[in-house]
Amino acid sequence: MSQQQWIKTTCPYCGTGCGVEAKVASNGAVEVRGDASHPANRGLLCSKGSALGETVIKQGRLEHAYIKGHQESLDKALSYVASRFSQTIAEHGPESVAFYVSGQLLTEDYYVANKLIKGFIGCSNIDSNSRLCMSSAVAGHKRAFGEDIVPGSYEDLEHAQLVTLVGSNLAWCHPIVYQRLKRAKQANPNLKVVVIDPRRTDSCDIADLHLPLNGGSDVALFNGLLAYLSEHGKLDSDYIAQFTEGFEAAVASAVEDAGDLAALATTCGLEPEALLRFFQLFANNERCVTVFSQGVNQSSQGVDKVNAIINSHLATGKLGKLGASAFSITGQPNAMGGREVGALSNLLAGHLDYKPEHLEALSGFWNTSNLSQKPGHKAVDLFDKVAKGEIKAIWIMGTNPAVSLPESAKIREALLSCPMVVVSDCIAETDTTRYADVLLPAAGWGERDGTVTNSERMLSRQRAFVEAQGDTKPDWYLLSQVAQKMGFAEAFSYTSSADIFSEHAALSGLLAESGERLFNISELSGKDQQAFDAIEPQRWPVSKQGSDNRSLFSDGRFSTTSGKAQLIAVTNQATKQGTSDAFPLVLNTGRMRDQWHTMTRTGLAAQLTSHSSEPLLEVNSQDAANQGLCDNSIVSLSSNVGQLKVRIQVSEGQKAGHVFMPIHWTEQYSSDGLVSQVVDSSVDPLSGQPESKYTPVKLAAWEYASEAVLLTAKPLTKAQCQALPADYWVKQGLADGFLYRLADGSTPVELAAKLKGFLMSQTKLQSLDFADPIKQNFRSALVIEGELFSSFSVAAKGELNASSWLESLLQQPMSDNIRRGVLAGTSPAPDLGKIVCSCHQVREQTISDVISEHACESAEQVGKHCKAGTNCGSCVPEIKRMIKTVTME
Ligand SMILES: Nc1nc2c(c(=O)[nH]1)N[C@H]1C(S)=C(S)[C@@H](COP(=O)(O)OP(=O)(O)OC[C@H]3O[C@@H](n4cnc5c(=O)[nH]c(N)nc54)[C@H](O)[C@@H]3O)O[C@H]1N2
Ligand SMILES: Nc1nc2c(c(=O)[nH]1)N[C@H]1C(S)=C(S)[C@@H](COP(=O)(O)OP(=O)(O)OC[C@H]3O[C@@H](n4cnc5c(=O)[nH]c(N)nc54)[C@H](O)[C@@H]3O)O[C@H]1N2
Ligand code: SF4
Ligand SMILES: [Mo]
Repeated sequence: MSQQQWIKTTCPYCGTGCGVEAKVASNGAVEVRGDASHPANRGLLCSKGSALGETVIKQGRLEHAYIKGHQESLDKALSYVASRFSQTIAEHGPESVAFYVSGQLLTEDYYVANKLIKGFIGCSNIDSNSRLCMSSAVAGHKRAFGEDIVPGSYEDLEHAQLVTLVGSNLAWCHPIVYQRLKRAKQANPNLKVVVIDPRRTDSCDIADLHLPLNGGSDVALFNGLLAYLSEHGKLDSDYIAQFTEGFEAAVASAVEDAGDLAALATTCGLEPEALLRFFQLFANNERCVTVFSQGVNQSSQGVDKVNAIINSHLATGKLGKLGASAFSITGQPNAMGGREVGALSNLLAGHLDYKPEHLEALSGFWNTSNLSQKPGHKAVDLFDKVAKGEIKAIWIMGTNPAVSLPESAKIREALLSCPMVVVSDCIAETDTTRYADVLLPAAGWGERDGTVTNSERMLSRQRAFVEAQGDTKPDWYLLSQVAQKMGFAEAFSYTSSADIFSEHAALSGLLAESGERLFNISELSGKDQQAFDAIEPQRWPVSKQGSDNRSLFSDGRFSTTSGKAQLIAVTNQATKQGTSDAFPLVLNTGRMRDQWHTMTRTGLAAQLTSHSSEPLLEVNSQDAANQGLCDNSIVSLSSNVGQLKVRIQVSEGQKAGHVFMPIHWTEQYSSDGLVSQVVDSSVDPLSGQPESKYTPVKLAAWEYASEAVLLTAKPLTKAQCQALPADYWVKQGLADGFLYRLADGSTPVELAAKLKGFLMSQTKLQSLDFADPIKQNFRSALVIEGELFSSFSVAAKGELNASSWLESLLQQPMSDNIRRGVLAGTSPAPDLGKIVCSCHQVREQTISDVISEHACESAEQVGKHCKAGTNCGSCVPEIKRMIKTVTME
């Protein structure tokens, strides 16, 4: 493989699906840049995409196979997996095994996993983390359109007059799509943007209207919209008559459900005028795009929320036209590909369904007599079956369920009790790999090759540009080997991802003559490796004329039996768990700008760890005051299922009665930051998607007495972290070391002694100490062979000085100057605060200085002076907030 050429591939993070060019430079570093020829991003990358090079490293990789903790050859481990799965099936039947897969697998991996379990093992116990992510959208699309279709595209944003973001923090979660929307608004000042989200997120930066609704009240809001449209003669009667069914029932239900404007405003927790303004904007603009994401899907009414949104588009004919669409934006890079290959327990491959003619056709195509005839268990139920001992062998690939599934303690117990847990991952130590009987080393980004499909149905190639490390192999290879060893050699004789893609593409054309399904990429089948390598990004369906760039459904024909779209009558239901005196606040959970899920990769890039270095619970000032909690203190948070400790950040963007906690921190990175310990596992009855955005909780002050920062050159091991003598800790990766933030119930002098004892017991160190018993301030630098091994600084609660200057110490030899600084607790260099602009590594203080020095009034002016905000633009809303604050001071 040539190491010096730029290779075109795609970003492994969000569903935007940005094209990336990557290469290994002569010094061995991986360089990345945006692919200017890729239609999804036209050369731009966000902070996470820009830092990809930093994550392609050896540190922490799972390079070899392990059976019960012992390193083994890959072949031996694969044989062991095959024999244990075969044995379990022979003794307990096919329903006793399961696969739990991920929207981060490539389409080819996904295809093989689905084919093996459904087609040959003969059960449908395969579910994906997409259950936690897109399954409500899938079910909503199937109810409305007869097929899981996202009709829209990014281009719609440029043609729209109104873009509404519902439960989507596009600015942080799909930054390049957000930048495209922002540019569209700059080019067309008449384009209005509305954000419907209980929080005021950075996406509100470009919003003309923000509706901070009560969590869970979207069905009521969109029923209110439909009722308003009907009452004010704003419907498209021709479209309704020609292309839809179910209108009467849907409107009747909406009118009854919504009640009058005042009642609706109360239900939604909004001002009536604000609601009305949104209704008028939707009614009076022809080209409306409604982008929705997890605020909609992750709900016990997720499917109804999706249909309530789609209803208002169908009733006004605002669908299937350029600039008019209901647009479910996908989260993971290949969530869409997983839906295409049918790797959820209730789907079949190639958008086929569990109906006799489809099952027969698929059995014929796969040449199997063992095709599973009925849907399997959805993720939450599937892990319940593991807990009950009904599922006795599970293979988890490309996902970290010990962190991402709700009620983590239950999931961990299930994994612990399961006789056979196989985990394939590219990272050695995750919260889930801990429970593996067999660990299989998966190829990671940069080493793998195949296809992904983004939010707008655009299929792109991911291409390898580095050699595989150790024994790592792509998941399709691991699966095919196990399948062969289980006796299915003929059906799994794949030698490349090109072979698999070709079969998948051919399958999509099955029964095409019936015209039932729009997903069809069969024109792409039969490509040899060279032709596969040359596949350009393109949107499906793909016909003989090439990629189909129309908005789907532009002809008004849908994939339902009647060919008509279905409006669905929905009514607002209470959330599964309601707030009460015992649990008065709503816990909402979601994402931060620079981290990806369980941090197994983004946690490695120092460039990304500074923007949010500790999990913070955002609390409205009123709620904090009511409970006597101050900003920056640590609280105990509990729900009906668990309890944790978290530092609070008082935030005006937070709606009163609602608190928000990020999902990223795990046991690898914190003592207490794992939010799924407290998230309830109620699900939507139709999609099975967990209600991750609404758990009733209570807060109480945690009375700790001391705080510390501990700096180490090497990361503490899992065992060392467990032995850390502090009740609360959070780890942050730095460029040349690690920073631990600690808090403890003991006094500063006690904590300082405990910490020193702990560190000295690890290795032979020379210790330099400073103590100020009056101020309760204690510092030590622990030195090994003249280099700083670790240092800590302990103070009483709330008295610890900012620590970001400490980060720089690890990059330098232990000079006298630095030693003095550590001991005096003063910085040898100015403390510049946290990194605001990740792309250009610009810190808070630099930006504040630039604002005051140059009297900057706009983010552009700040950018001119210090480059902050000039690459991906994700930090622009934060810079604008800083301009406001600095100017006020
Ligand atoms: N930086 C970053 N980007 C990511 C990811 C990541 O981990 N990090 N993950 C990717 C993945 S897999 C996904 S699924 C997407 C998710 O992308 P988003 O869905 O945009 O992200 P979330 O932060 O989960 O939630 C979105 C918003 O829903 C709001 N919300 C909560 N409850 C309600 C409600 O009842 N109604 C409404 N209308 N809104 C509500 C929350 O306040 C939150 O701001 O992001 C993708 N992109
Ligand atoms: N409370 C709460 N919970 C949530 C959410 C929420 O908003 N709130 N969001 C949900 C959503 S939308 C999602 S998508 C999930 C995400 O949750 P997860 O899927 O559990 O999170 P990731 O960290 O993305 O896990 C991916 C794993 O795959 C590994 N990996 C990366 N590349 C490969 C590969 O090529 N092959 C293999 N075999 N492994 C690989 C990574 O190291 C990592 O361990 O979380 C869900 N959970
Ligand atoms: S927006 Fe960022 S994370 Fe998403 S695909 Fe593009 S570069 Fe990757
Ligand atoms: Mo997701």
